[in-house]
Amino acid sequence: MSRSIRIPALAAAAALVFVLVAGVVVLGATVFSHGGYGNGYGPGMMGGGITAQGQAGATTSPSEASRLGQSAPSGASVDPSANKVTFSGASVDLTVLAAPSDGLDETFRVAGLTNPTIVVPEGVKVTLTLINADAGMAHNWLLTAAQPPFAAYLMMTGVAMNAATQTLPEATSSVMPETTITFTASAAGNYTYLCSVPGHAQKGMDGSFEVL
Ligand SMILES: [Cu+2]
Repeated sequence: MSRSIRIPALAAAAALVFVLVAGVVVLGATVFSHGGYGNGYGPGMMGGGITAQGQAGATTSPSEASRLGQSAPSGASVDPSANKVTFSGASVDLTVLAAPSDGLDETFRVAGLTNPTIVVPEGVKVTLTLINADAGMAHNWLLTAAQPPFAAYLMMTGVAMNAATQTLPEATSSVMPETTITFTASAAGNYTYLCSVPGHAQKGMDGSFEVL
């Protein structure tokens, strides 16, 4: 008799453990998703205490993202042969697509170009919108004084001019996450923009950013 009592008791105990574990998993997911994206990996791991800019939760449509990815930004000259986008106006407003599906994996698209050199005047205010066009991967964008090649993990790489987006979650078939940051190109020099998600800059998700 005691055997037939013990088995339901064991099953009940197992069920209780299952419920507790499931509760912890759900709680953990809730805690880690709080505040939007950017958890797990992001610019924060790079410089220590970097506050990624931009608002969580904004999105755009795939068609608008595609249009913006091909458009020449206002006040910029686009030189496909040099793979360069040069701004000369008093302000800079550009859109960057992360890994669009009709491009190469782990690259950025600006003005229809892949990882172009971006040139801006010293002292200019830059407004940059990053759209994650990749249905398979999270991405971010940041500026650093470091130069390629990059290791998979960028622990020692600092962020320049506080220019760093949060890490955007992957796109879906109908919605593409986006975020907008602003920074001042305060110091002339040769910088690199890159995605700090582990392995991405190493695979070529980077480009030159010159402040003249
Ligand atoms: Cu990336």
